Amino acid sequence: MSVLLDNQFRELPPDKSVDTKIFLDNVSHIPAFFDCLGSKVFSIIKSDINGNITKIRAVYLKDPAKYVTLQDILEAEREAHQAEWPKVGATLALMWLKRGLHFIQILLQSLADGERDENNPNLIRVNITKAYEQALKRYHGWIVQKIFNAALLAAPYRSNFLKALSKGEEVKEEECLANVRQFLVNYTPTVDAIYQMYTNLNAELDYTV
Ligand code: 0SG
Repeated sequence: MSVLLDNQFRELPPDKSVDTKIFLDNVSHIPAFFDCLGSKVFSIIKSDINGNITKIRAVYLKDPAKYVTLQDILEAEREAHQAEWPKVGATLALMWLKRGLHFIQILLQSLADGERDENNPNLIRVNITKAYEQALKRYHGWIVQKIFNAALLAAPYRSNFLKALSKGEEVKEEECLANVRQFLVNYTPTVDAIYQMYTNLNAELDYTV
């Protein structure tokens, strides 16, 4: 089975609200995936994403009945923190987490669409660079961009990445890409819904780190 299909996101309800518990269960599987990628540079990213998830979960666990959806959390923090909001609490953690999720979405979509460097067909640098430029680069100053450059050099070969997605099993490329496409069916609308929520609540910030 595939890592992705084991952790398939749920179809969103008609109002596009994202259930906090289900979302946290889904994203909690992402950090472990970095252990399959080989290089220590990925531990920086793993720990950043882990930190985001821990922060959102801590808020949720304070009152699960109050924070049923992610929007419940943002609205409660807006009320509680006033001028400090949105650069605070789970609102800030989810703002960054969604950028990482968007990166993963673009990377997987690019692989599923068959985009590749014809001169180096077993590299995924073109796919990673596309995802980085669209999802993250504008939020990064030059030091973090250097971390990205190091991650790019340490990126796994396409065949190894697809194998890692297939939990180490030798799976035909087409089968693995079919799993990626299936995963994206609910994943993409979930990421889109979180972005839309940030736009609707005027919670998006565009400073660089
Ligand atoms: C095949 C694999 C290829 C991987 C290529 C990876 C490319 C991405 C490389 C980027 C390297 C990022 C390293 C970390 C950068 C962090 O500084 C930033 C900003 O972090 C936020 O800063 C924190 O996340 C916030 O934490 S919070 O929970 O407490 O709120 C907060 O600290 C904030 C600062 O807030 S402030 O002080 O200003 O108020 N993080 C990112 O840019 C997110 C990076 C996500 C990368 C996702 C890559 C996924 C790869 C998946 C492969 C399948």
